[in-house]
Amino acid sequence: MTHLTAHPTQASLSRRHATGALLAGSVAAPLLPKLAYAKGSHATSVPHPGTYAPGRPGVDYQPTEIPNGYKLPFIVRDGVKIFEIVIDEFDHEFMPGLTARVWGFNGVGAGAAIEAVEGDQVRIYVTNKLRAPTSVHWHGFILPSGMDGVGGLSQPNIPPGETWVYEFPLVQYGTQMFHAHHDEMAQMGLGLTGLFIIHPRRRQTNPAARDFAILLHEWKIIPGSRRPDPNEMTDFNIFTMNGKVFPATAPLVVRTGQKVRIRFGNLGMQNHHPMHIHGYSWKIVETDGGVIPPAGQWPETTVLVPVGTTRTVEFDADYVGDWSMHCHMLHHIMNQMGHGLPNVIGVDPAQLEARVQDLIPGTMVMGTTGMGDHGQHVTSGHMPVPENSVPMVGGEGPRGYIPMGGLMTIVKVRDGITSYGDPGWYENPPGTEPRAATPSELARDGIGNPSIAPSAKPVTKDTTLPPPMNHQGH
Ligand SMILES: [Cu+2]
Repeated sequence: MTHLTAHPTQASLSRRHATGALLAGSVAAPLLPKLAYAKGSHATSVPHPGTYAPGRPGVDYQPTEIPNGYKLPFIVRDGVKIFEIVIDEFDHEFMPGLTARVWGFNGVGAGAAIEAVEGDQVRIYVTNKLRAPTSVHWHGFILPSGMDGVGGLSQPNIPPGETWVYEFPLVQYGTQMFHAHHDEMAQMGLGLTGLFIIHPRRRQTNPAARDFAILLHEWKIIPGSRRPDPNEMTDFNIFTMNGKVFPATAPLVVRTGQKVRIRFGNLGMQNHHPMHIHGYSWKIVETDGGVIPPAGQWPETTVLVPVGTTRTVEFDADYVGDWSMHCHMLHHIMNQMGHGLPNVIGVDPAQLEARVQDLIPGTMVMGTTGMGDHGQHVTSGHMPVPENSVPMVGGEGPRGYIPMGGLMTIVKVRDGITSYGDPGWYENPPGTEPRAATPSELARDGIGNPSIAPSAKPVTKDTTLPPPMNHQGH
Protein backbone atom coordinates (compact mmCIF):
# COMPACT_ATOMS: atom_id res chain seq x y z
CA MET A 1 0.00 0.00 0.00
CA THR A 2 1.30 3.46 -0.84
CA HIS A 3 1.52 6.29 1.62
CA LEU A 4 -1.43 8.62 1.74
CA THR A 5 -0.35 12.11 0.91
CA ALA A 6 -3.41 13.86 -0.43
CA HIS A 7 -5.94 15.94 1.43
CA PRO A 8 -9.50 15.45 0.28
CA THR A 9 -10.63 17.32 -2.77
CA GLN A 10 -14.07 18.79 -2.96
CA ALA A 11 -15.08 15.99 -5.34
CA SER A 12 -13.98 13.27 -2.98
CA LEU A 13 -16.16 14.57 -0.20
CA SER A 14 -19.23 12.57 -1.08
CA ARG A 15 -21.81 12.37 1.63
CA ARG A 16 -21.99 9.14 3.51
CA HIS A 17 -25.53 7.83 3.61
CA ALA A 18 -25.45 4.81 5.82
CA THR A 19 -22.70 3.26 7.88
CA GLY A 20 -23.84 -0.26 7.11
CA ALA A 21 -23.74 0.24 3.35
CA LEU A 22 -20.20 1.57 3.54
CA LEU A 23 -18.89 -1.28 5.56
CA ALA A 24 -20.21 -3.71 3.00
CA GLY A 25 -17.55 -2.30 0.67
CA SER A 26 -13.98 -3.32 0.12
CA VAL A 27 -12.72 -3.41 3.71
CA ALA A 28 -13.48 -6.41 5.85
CA ALA A 29 -14.21 -4.44 8.99
CA PRO A 30 -16.69 -5.75 11.53
CA LEU A 31 -20.16 -4.27 11.57
CA LEU A 32 -20.22 -1.42 14.01
CA PRO A 33 -23.00 -0.91 16.45
CA LYS A 34 -24.73 2.41 15.96
CA LEU A 35 -23.42 4.56 18.75
CA ALA A 36 -25.72 7.08 20.30
CA TYR A 37 -24.65 10.30 21.96
CA ALA A 38 -21.45 10.32 23.89
CA LYS A 39 -22.48 9.69 27.46
CA GLY A 40 -20.97 10.97 30.64
CA SER A 41 -18.85 14.07 30.42
CA HIS A 42 -17.54 13.51 26.90
CA ALA A 43 -18.26 16.46 24.67
CA THR A 44 -20.68 16.46 21.75
CA SER A 45 -21.91 19.41 19.74
CA VAL A 46 -24.56 17.64 17.63
CA PRO A 47 -26.73 14.51 17.85
CA HIS A 48 -25.14 11.38 16.43
CA PRO A 49 -27.58 9.45 14.26
CA GLY A 50 -24.56 8.43 12.18
CA THR A 51 -24.48 10.52 9.03
CA TYR A 52 -22.11 13.41 8.60
CA ALA A 53 -19.96 14.44 5.67
CA PRO A 54 -16.25 14.20 6.49
CA GLY A 55 -15.13 17.44 8.13
CA ARG A 56 -12.93 19.60 5.89
CA PRO A 57 -9.86 21.46 7.16
CA GLY A 58 -10.23 25.22 6.92
CA VAL A 59 -13.95 24.86 6.17
CA ASP A 60 -15.45 22.79 8.95
CA TYR A 61 -12.60 23.31 11.39
CA GLN A 62 -9.50 25.37 11.90
CA PRO A 63 -6.55 22.99 11.86
CA THR A 64 -4.53 22.63 15.04
CA GLU A 65 -0.83 23.43 14.88
CA ILE A 66 1.58 20.72 16.06
CA PRO A 67 4.87 22.54 16.82
CA ASN A 68 7.80 20.39 15.61
CA GLY A 69 5.34 17.56 15.06
CA TYR A 70 3.76 15.82 12.14
CA LYS A 71 0.11 15.62 11.20
CA LEU A 72 -1.00 12.51 9.35
CA PRO A 73 -2.51 13.21 5.93
CA PHE A 74 -5.78 11.55 4.97
CA ILE A 75 -7.95 10.80 1.99
CA VAL A 76 -11.70 10.38 1.81
CA ARG A 77 -13.28 7.41 0.12
CA ASP A 78 -17.04 6.86 0.09
CA GLY A 79 -17.46 9.29 2.95
CA VAL A 80 -14.87 7.62 5.20
CA LYS A 81 -11.73 9.41 6.33
CA ILE A 82 -8.77 7.13 5.75
CA PHE A 83 -5.44 7.36 7.57
CA GLU A 84 -2.35 5.21 7.31
CA ILE A 85 -0.06 4.60 10.27
CA VAL A 86 3.30 2.93 9.79
CA ILE A 87 4.99 1.71 12.96
CA ASP A 88 8.72 1.43 12.54
CA GLU A 89 12.15 1.94 14.07
CA PHE A 90 14.24 4.93 12.94
CA ASP A 91 16.74 7.54 14.04
CA HIS A 92 15.15 10.52 15.73
CA GLU A 93 16.93 13.80 16.48
CA PHE A 94 15.94 15.27 19.85
CA MET A 95 18.13 18.32 19.23
CA PRO A 96 21.37 18.79 17.30
CA GLY A 97 23.89 16.65 19.17
CA LEU A 98 21.47 13.96 20.32
CA THR A 99 19.97 11.33 18.04
CA ALA A 100 18.63 7.98 19.13
CA ARG A 101 16.98 4.99 17.51
CA VAL A 102 13.33 5.10 18.56
CA TRP A 103 10.07 3.42 17.66
CA GLY A 104 7.35 5.70 16.36
CA PHE A 105 4.42 6.42 14.10
CA ASN A 106 5.21 7.49 10.51
CA GLY A 107 8.80 8.37 11.23
CA VAL A 108 8.05 10.57 14.26
CA GLY A 109 8.91 9.74 17.85
CA ALA A 110 6.20 10.89 20.28
CA GLY A 111 5.08 13.71 17.99
CA ALA A 112 2.64 12.40 15.36
CA ALA A 113 -0.94 13.68 15.35
CA ILE A 114 -4.21 12.64 13.77
CA GLU A 115 -6.87 15.31 13.31
CA ALA A 116 -10.52 14.71 12.47
CA VAL A 117 -14.01 15.95 13.26
CA GLU A 118 -16.77 14.75 15.54
CA GLY A 119 -19.13 12.66 13.42
CA ASP A 120 -16.42 11.53 11.00
CA GLN A 121 -16.14 7.84 10.24
CA VAL A 122 -12.41 7.04 10.40
CA ARG A 123 -10.64 4.05 8.91
CA ILE A 124 -7.07 3.67 10.12
CA TYR A 125 -4.65 1.22 8.54
CA VAL A 126 -1.79 0.21 10.81
CA THR A 127 1.30 -1.40 9.28
CA ASN A 128 3.66 -3.04 11.75
CA LYS A 129 7.23 -2.87 10.48
CA LEU A 130 8.72 -3.81 13.85
CA ARG A 131 10.11 -7.24 14.57
CA ALA A 132 7.71 -7.37 17.54
CA PRO A 133 3.92 -7.65 17.59
CA THR A 134 2.00 -4.53 18.54
CA SER A 135 -1.45 -2.94 18.71
CA VAL A 136 -2.80 0.61 18.75
CA HIS A 137 -5.11 1.89 21.47
CA TRP A 138 -7.32 4.96 20.96
CA HIS A 139 -6.91 6.67 24.29
CA GLY A 140 -9.98 8.44 25.67
CA PHE A 141 -12.33 7.37 22.88
CA ILE A 142 -15.90 6.17 23.00
CA LEU A 143 -15.86 3.30 20.52
CA PRO A 144 -16.80 -0.36 20.15
CA SER A 145 -14.90 -2.46 22.68
CA GLY A 146 -13.29 -4.52 19.92
CA MET A 147 -11.71 -1.40 18.40
CA ASP A 148 -10.08 -0.35 21.67
CA GLY A 149 -6.70 -1.77 20.67
CA VAL A 150 -5.59 -3.65 23.78
CA GLY A 151 -3.44 -6.56 22.66
CA GLY A 152 -4.77 -9.84 23.98
CA LEU A 153 -7.95 -8.30 25.38
CA SER A 154 -9.84 -6.55 22.62
CA GLN A 155 -7.83 -7.98 19.71
CA PRO A 156 -4.92 -10.25 18.88
CA ASN A 157 -1.70 -8.31 18.37
CA ILE A 158 -0.73 -7.18 14.88
CA PRO A 159 2.09 -9.52 13.82
CA PRO A 160 5.30 -8.09 12.32
CA GLY A 161 4.93 -7.27 8.64
CA GLU A 162 1.12 -7.11 8.59
CA THR A 163 -1.32 -4.28 7.94
CA TRP A 164 -4.51 -4.25 9.99
CA VAL A 165 -7.46 -1.91 9.85
CA TYR A 166 -9.42 -0.13 12.57
CA GLU A 167 -12.69 1.62 11.80
CA PHE A 168 -15.08 3.53 14.04
CA PRO A 169 -17.17 6.70 14.14
CA LEU A 170 -16.04 9.69 16.21
CA VAL A 171 -18.95 10.40 18.54
CA GLN A 172 -17.21 12.99 20.69
CA TYR A 173 -14.82 15.88 20.33
CA GLY A 174 -11.75 16.83 22.32
CA THR A 175 -8.03 16.22 22.68
CA GLN A 176 -7.41 12.49 22.75
CA MET A 177 -4.32 10.37 22.17
CA PHE A 178 -3.20 7.04 20.73
CA HIS A 179 -0.41 4.66 21.66
CA ALA A 180 0.84 1.10 21.45
CA HIS A 181 -0.97 -1.19 23.89
CA HIS A 182 1.22 -4.28 23.84
CA ASP A 183 4.44 -4.54 25.86
CA GLU A 184 3.49 -1.03 26.94
CA MET A 185 6.55 -0.05 28.93
CA ALA A 186 8.95 -0.96 26.14
CA GLN A 187 6.86 0.17 23.17
CA MET A 188 5.69 3.46 24.67
CA GLY A 189 9.09 4.01 26.29
CA LEU A 190 10.63 3.78 22.83
CA GLY A 191 8.22 6.39 21.46
CA LEU A 192 4.95 4.83 20.23
CA THR A 193 2.71 7.67 21.39
CA GLY A 194 0.67 10.27 19.48
CA LEU A 195 -2.08 12.88 19.63
CA PHE A 196 -5.61 12.53 18.21
CA ILE A 197 -7.47 15.82 17.96
CA ILE A 198 -11.21 15.75 17.29
CA HIS A 199 -12.80 19.08 16.46
CA PRO A 200 -16.45 19.73 17.30
CA ARG A 201 -18.84 19.28 14.39
CA ARG A 202 -20.63 22.54 15.14
CA ARG A 203 -18.23 25.44 14.88
CA GLN A 204 -17.89 27.15 18.20
CA THR A 205 -18.55 30.78 18.95
CA ASN A 206 -15.35 32.69 19.64
CA PRO A 207 -12.92 29.85 18.87
CA ALA A 208 -9.23 30.34 19.60
CA ALA A 209 -7.37 32.04 16.74
CA ARG A 210 -4.23 30.05 17.57
CA ASP A 211 -4.64 26.38 18.48
CA PHE A 212 -1.55 24.38 19.44
CA ALA A 213 -1.13 20.77 20.59
CA ILE A 214 1.91 19.45 22.44
CA LEU A 215 2.53 15.84 23.42
CA LEU A 216 4.80 15.47 26.43
CA HIS A 217 7.05 12.45 26.67
CA GLU A 218 10.01 11.16 28.65
CA TRP A 219 12.94 8.93 27.78
CA LYS A 220 16.01 7.44 29.37
CA ILE A 221 19.00 7.91 27.08
CA ILE A 222 22.31 7.32 28.78
CA PRO A 223 24.86 9.89 27.49
CA GLY A 224 26.78 8.31 24.65
CA SER A 225 24.20 5.60 23.97
CA ARG A 226 22.01 5.53 20.86
CA ARG A 227 18.83 3.89 22.10
CA PRO A 228 16.35 4.88 24.77
CA ASP A 229 16.35 2.38 27.63
CA PRO A 230 12.84 0.91 27.90
CA ASN A 231 13.62 -0.79 31.22
CA GLU A 232 13.83 2.48 33.12
CA MET A 233 11.05 2.97 35.66
CA THR A 234 11.69 6.30 37.34
CA ASP A 235 14.93 7.97 36.32
CA PHE A 236 14.17 9.64 32.98
CA ASN A 237 16.62 12.19 31.62
CA ILE A 238 15.17 13.43 28.32
CA PHE A 239 11.80 15.21 28.36
CA THR A 240 10.21 16.14 25.04
CA MET A 241 7.50 18.30 23.54
CA ASN A 242 6.37 16.63 20.31
CA GLY A 243 9.66 14.75 20.33
CA LYS A 244 12.02 17.72 20.81
CA VAL A 245 13.92 19.23 23.72
CA PHE A 246 14.67 22.91 24.17
CA PRO A 247 16.36 24.65 22.39
CA ALA A 248 15.05 22.58 19.46
CA THR A 249 11.40 23.18 20.45
CA ALA A 250 9.68 25.55 18.02
CA PRO A 251 8.28 28.75 19.55
CA LEU A 252 4.52 29.32 19.68
CA VAL A 253 4.03 32.50 17.65
CA VAL A 254 0.95 34.58 18.37
CA ARG A 255 -0.35 38.01 17.39
CA THR A 256 -1.27 40.34 20.23
CA GLY A 257 -4.96 40.14 21.04
CA GLN A 258 -5.50 36.63 19.72
CA LYS A 259 -7.20 33.98 21.78
CA VAL A 260 -4.78 31.09 22.26
CA ARG A 261 -5.52 27.45 22.98
CA ILE A 262 -2.83 24.97 24.01
CA ARG A 263 -3.64 21.27 24.28
CA PHE A 264 -1.17 19.34 26.41
CA GLY A 265 -1.10 15.55 26.35
CA ASN A 266 1.08 13.30 28.50
CA LEU A 267 1.80 9.69 27.56
CA GLY A 268 5.05 9.42 29.47
CA MET A 269 6.03 6.48 31.61
CA GLN A 270 5.69 7.93 35.05
CA ASN A 271 5.96 11.70 35.43
CA HIS A 272 3.31 14.37 35.76
CA HIS A 273 4.20 17.73 34.34
CA PRO A 274 3.15 21.06 35.87
CA MET A 275 3.29 23.21 32.73
CA HIS A 276 3.80 26.85 33.61
CA ILE A 277 3.50 30.00 31.52
CA HIS A 278 5.22 33.30 32.21
CA GLY A 279 3.43 36.65 31.96
CA TYR A 280 -0.06 35.17 31.74
CA SER A 281 -2.66 33.12 33.48
CA TRP A 282 -4.83 30.68 31.60
CA LYS A 283 -7.98 28.69 32.22
CA ILE A 284 -8.27 24.94 31.91
CA VAL A 285 -11.19 24.53 29.54
CA GLU A 286 -11.09 20.82 28.62
CA THR A 287 -9.68 17.51 29.73
CA ASP A 288 -9.66 14.27 27.79
CA GLY A 289 -12.96 13.56 29.54
CA GLY A 290 -14.73 16.53 27.98
CA VAL A 291 -15.40 20.24 28.28
CA ILE A 292 -15.27 21.95 31.67
CA PRO A 293 -18.31 24.24 32.07
CA PRO A 294 -17.30 27.91 32.40
CA ALA A 295 -18.30 27.99 36.07
CA GLY A 296 -15.78 25.22 36.75
CA GLN A 297 -12.82 26.79 34.97
CA TRP A 298 -10.43 28.52 37.32
CA PRO A 299 -7.42 30.61 36.43
CA GLU A 300 -3.93 29.28 36.97
CA THR A 301 -0.43 29.96 35.75
CA THR A 302 0.53 26.29 35.98
CA VAL A 303 -1.55 23.37 34.76
CA LEU A 304 -0.73 19.90 36.01
CA VAL A 305 -0.79 17.40 33.14
CA PRO A 306 -0.86 13.98 34.81
CA VAL A 307 0.41 10.99 32.90
CA GLY A 308 -2.31 9.44 30.75
CA THR A 309 -4.36 12.63 30.39
CA THR A 310 -4.77 15.75 28.31
CA ARG A 311 -5.35 19.28 29.58
CA THR A 312 -6.43 22.14 27.33
CA VAL A 313 -5.87 25.74 28.38
CA GLU A 314 -6.92 29.06 26.86
CA PHE A 315 -5.83 32.64 27.32
CA ASP A 316 -5.95 35.97 25.52
CA ALA A 317 -2.54 37.06 24.26
CA ASP A 318 -2.69 40.62 25.56
CA TYR A 319 0.96 41.07 26.51
CA VAL A 320 3.67 41.38 23.91
CA GLY A 321 7.02 39.71 24.55
CA ASP A 322 8.98 36.45 24.71
CA TRP A 323 7.38 34.33 27.43
CA SER A 324 8.92 31.12 28.65
CA MET A 325 6.56 28.16 28.94
CA HIS A 326 8.01 25.14 30.71
CA CYS A 327 7.49 22.28 33.11
CA HIS A 328 8.06 23.31 36.71
CA MET A 329 9.56 19.97 37.75
CA LEU A 330 12.98 21.47 37.45
CA HIS A 331 14.93 18.41 36.39
CA HIS A 332 12.45 18.18 33.47
CA ILE A 333 14.07 21.33 32.06
CA MET A 334 17.54 19.78 32.12
CA ASN A 335 18.79 17.65 29.23
CA GLN A 336 20.47 14.45 30.43
CA MET A 337 21.06 15.85 33.88
CA GLY A 338 23.77 14.02 35.76
CA HIS A 339 23.06 13.16 39.36
CA GLY A 340 24.31 10.82 42.03
CA LEU A 341 27.40 13.07 42.10
CA PRO A 342 29.03 14.57 45.20
CA ASN A 343 27.54 17.91 46.19
CA VAL A 344 30.31 20.48 45.73
CA ILE A 345 28.17 23.58 46.14
CA GLY A 346 30.18 26.14 48.13
CA VAL A 347 33.50 24.29 47.79
CA ASP A 348 36.53 26.49 46.93
CA PRO A 349 37.32 25.17 43.44
CA ALA A 350 40.91 26.48 43.37
CA GLN A 351 41.94 24.55 46.46
CA LEU A 352 40.11 21.40 45.43
CA GLU A 353 41.45 21.52 41.87
CA ALA A 354 45.02 22.02 43.10
CA ARG A 355 44.76 18.95 45.32
CA VAL A 356 43.02 16.69 42.79
CA GLN A 357 45.31 17.73 39.93
CA ASP A 358 48.21 16.21 41.85
CA LEU A 359 46.46 12.88 41.32
CA ILE A 360 44.57 13.51 38.08
CA PRO A 361 46.16 16.24 35.92
CA GLY A 362 43.71 18.43 34.02
CA THR A 363 40.86 17.97 36.52
CA MET A 364 38.27 20.72 36.25
CA VAL A 365 36.05 21.12 39.30
CA MET A 366 32.53 22.15 38.34
CA GLY A 367 29.30 22.66 40.18
CA THR A 368 30.70 24.69 43.07
CA THR A 369 28.37 27.56 42.23
CA GLY A 370 25.61 25.45 40.71
CA MET A 371 25.16 23.81 37.33
CA GLY A 372 24.22 26.81 35.20
CA ASP A 373 27.57 27.02 33.46
CA HIS A 374 27.87 23.32 32.63
CA GLY A 375 25.93 23.38 29.37
CA GLN A 376 27.82 26.42 28.15
CA HIS A 377 31.12 24.62 28.72
CA VAL A 378 29.79 21.68 26.71
CA THR A 379 28.38 23.85 23.92
CA SER A 380 31.64 25.76 23.55
CA GLY A 381 33.57 22.50 23.28
CA HIS A 382 35.55 23.51 26.36
CA MET A 383 34.35 20.46 28.24
CA PRO A 384 34.46 17.03 26.59
CA VAL A 385 31.36 14.84 26.93
CA PRO A 386 30.44 11.48 25.37
CA GLU A 387 29.67 11.59 21.67
CA ASN A 388 25.93 11.91 20.97
CA SER A 389 24.96 13.47 24.29
CA VAL A 390 23.67 16.86 25.47
CA PRO A 391 24.28 16.79 29.24
CA MET A 392 22.71 19.90 30.76
CA VAL A 393 23.03 21.66 27.40
CA GLY A 394 20.67 24.58 26.80
CA GLY A 395 20.68 27.28 24.13
CA GLU A 396 21.97 30.74 23.30
CA GLY A 397 19.46 33.46 24.14
CA PRO A 398 19.45 37.12 23.06
CA ARG A 399 21.02 38.20 26.36
CA GLY A 400 23.14 35.23 27.31
CA TYR A 401 23.10 31.50 27.67
CA ILE A 402 19.79 29.82 28.65
CA PRO A 403 20.74 26.73 30.66
CA MET A 404 17.30 25.14 30.27
CA GLY A 405 16.48 22.11 28.14
CA GLY A 406 13.72 19.54 27.96
CA LEU A 407 10.14 20.69 28.49
CA MET A 408 10.61 24.32 27.63
CA THR A 409 9.52 26.52 24.76
CA ILE A 410 8.82 30.20 24.18
CA VAL A 411 5.47 31.84 23.49
CA LYS A 412 6.31 34.78 21.24
CA VAL A 413 3.59 37.43 21.26
CA ARG A 414 3.99 40.25 18.74
CA ASP A 415 1.92 43.21 17.58
CA GLY A 416 0.53 43.14 14.08
CA ILE A 417 2.39 40.15 12.66
CA THR A 418 1.04 38.62 9.47
CA SER A 419 3.22 35.51 9.47
CA TYR A 420 3.60 32.87 12.14
CA GLY A 421 7.24 32.19 11.29
CA ASP A 422 9.72 32.72 14.12
CA PRO A 423 9.85 36.52 14.56
CA GLY A 424 13.24 36.37 16.31
CA TRP A 425 13.89 37.70 19.80
CA TYR A 426 11.79 40.37 21.44
CA GLU A 427 13.45 43.77 21.94
CA ASN A 428 12.56 45.08 25.39
CA PRO A 429 11.54 48.76 25.09
CA PRO A 430 13.97 51.15 26.84
CA GLY A 431 13.46 51.19 30.58
CA THR A 432 11.75 47.79 30.74
CA GLU A 433 14.74 45.58 31.51
CA PRO A 434 16.76 45.29 34.72
CA ARG A 435 20.34 46.63 34.78
CA ALA A 436 23.13 47.23 37.26
CA ALA A 437 22.16 49.83 39.85
CA THR A 438 24.22 53.03 39.82
CA PRO A 439 26.07 54.32 42.94
CA SER A 440 23.79 57.34 43.08
CA GLU A 441 20.70 55.11 43.02
CA LEU A 442 22.15 52.99 45.81
CA ALA A 443 22.85 56.08 47.89
CA ARG A 444 19.47 57.67 47.12
CA ASP A 445 17.50 54.66 48.26
CA GLY A 446 19.74 53.66 51.18
CA ILE A 447 20.67 50.30 49.65
CA GLY A 448 23.30 48.48 51.72
CA ASN A 449 22.37 50.45 54.83
CA PRO A 450 22.06 47.90 57.70
CA SER A 451 19.31 49.89 59.35
CA ILE A 452 17.09 49.28 56.30
CA ALA A 453 18.14 45.81 55.16
CA PRO A 454 18.97 43.52 58.12
CA SER A 455 20.79 41.10 55.84
CA ALA A 456 23.34 43.81 55.19
CA LYS A 457 24.60 43.49 58.80
CA PRO A 458 28.03 41.95 59.15
CA VAL A 459 27.82 38.18 59.46
CA THR A 460 28.57 36.99 63.01
CA LYS A 461 29.23 33.45 64.11
CA ASP A 462 26.12 31.79 65.51
CA THR A 463 27.21 30.07 68.73
CA THR A 464 23.82 28.48 69.25
CA LEU A 465 24.40 25.95 66.45
CA PRO A 466 25.20 22.38 67.54
CA PRO A 467 28.81 21.22 67.08
CA PRO A 468 29.66 19.37 63.83
CA MET A 469 28.34 15.81 63.68
CA ASN A 470 30.66 13.15 65.01
CA HIS A 471 30.98 10.38 62.40
CA GLN A 472 33.01 8.02 64.55
CA GLY A 473 30.01 6.10 65.71
CA HIS A 474 28.99 5.10 62.12
CU1 LIG B 1 7.78 17.78 33.97
